Amino acid sequence: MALALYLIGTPRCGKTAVFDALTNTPAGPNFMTKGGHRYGTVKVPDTRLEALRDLFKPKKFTPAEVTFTDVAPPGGEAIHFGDMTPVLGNADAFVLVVQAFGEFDYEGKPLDPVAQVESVVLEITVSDFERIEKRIEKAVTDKKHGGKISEQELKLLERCRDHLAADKPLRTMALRDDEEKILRTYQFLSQKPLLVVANISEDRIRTGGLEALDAAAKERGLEVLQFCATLEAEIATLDPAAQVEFLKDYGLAEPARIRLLHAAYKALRLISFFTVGEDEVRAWTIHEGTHAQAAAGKIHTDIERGFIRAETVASDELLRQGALSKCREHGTLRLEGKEYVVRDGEVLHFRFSV
Ligand SMILES: Nc1nc2c(ncn2[C@@H]2O[C@H](COP(=O)(O)OP(=O)(O)O)[C@@H](O)[C@H]2O)c(=O)[nH]1
Ligand SMILES: [Mg+2]
Repeated sequence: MALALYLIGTPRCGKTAVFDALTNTPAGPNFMTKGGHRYGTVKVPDTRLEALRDLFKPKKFTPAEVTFTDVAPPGGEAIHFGDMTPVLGNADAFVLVVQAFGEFDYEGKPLDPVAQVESVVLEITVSDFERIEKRIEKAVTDKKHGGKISEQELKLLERCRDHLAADKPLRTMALRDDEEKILRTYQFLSQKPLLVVANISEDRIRTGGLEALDAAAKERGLEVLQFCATLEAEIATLDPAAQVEFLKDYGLAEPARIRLLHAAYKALRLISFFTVGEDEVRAWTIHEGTHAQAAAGKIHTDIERGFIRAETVASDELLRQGALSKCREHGTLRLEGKEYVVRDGEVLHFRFSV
């Protein structure tokens, strides 16, 4: 399943411009429309995976995928988070686009990127608070009539309400794994990771000037990525070789699109493992700390159920040795059990019986 990132922000901050830049390809725009919302799926570039492809020359090459969504708020430009919870609840994380180009915002007020972040974060928090209040009220009424919400769940919701009442998003709340699991079923928007993307004008690429935004975001535990939508949209239509030249002129090492994808993985605490062979070289996305048996379940539930052992080697080592057999000879291809914690960039092969 592709990771789902939803673009949010104040009206005319450049969400659609960022979406276009992210989903454009040399062959043209690449998205589909459903319910008025635009969905664009992009492949996650990974130099390790590409090197493995060049080594194995497989029939099929399958990088990880991310789907970006540019939502169409009903009846206007402003996203009302309360009304849009059913749509936004499907996001794995949000990309909060901040207008950092031009001098004035959509209301004609002097541009204030920090205020934009504060207002969106607050709107999300308030919408969760209102939902949770209603939920608690209903749970209490139901309970009087024999409803079945557990005492634990009710206590948890009350703790969440108090946290939100202090204007703090749920993602900053300390939760045990079981609590986190319960909460996730509610799809509260403030529990989702948030990545701030400052949509800057081309002159800002060199001049900077977003220190206040960086500081304000850091205070909230958020990361800011600078992204020039107009420039990135242009870059995206070039073939890879021309992209490198173009970026060099601007003193940039890689398209911001790639940095954004990597920052999203980091914010979501996701890592990749790879499967290799003549048939397919493929990336799989898992959470940090996932055990080998659960990682196997990403590929197929049968492999998870019949898990025996995982053979594993770091992709760097495999690339250095040039073949799995060489890694085996050197003892760097190891056998691990089901509780082995998979590390980023490992090549895995599962032994299982069904
Ligand atoms: N100068 C400049 N204009 C931009 C930039 N990004 C977006 N815009 C313009 O700002 C307006 C609103 O952008 P849009 O992407 O539609 O915002 P949305 O409402 O958040 O989807 C449009 O007229 C865009 O052309 C940018 O980086 N620089
Ligand atoms: Mg738009």
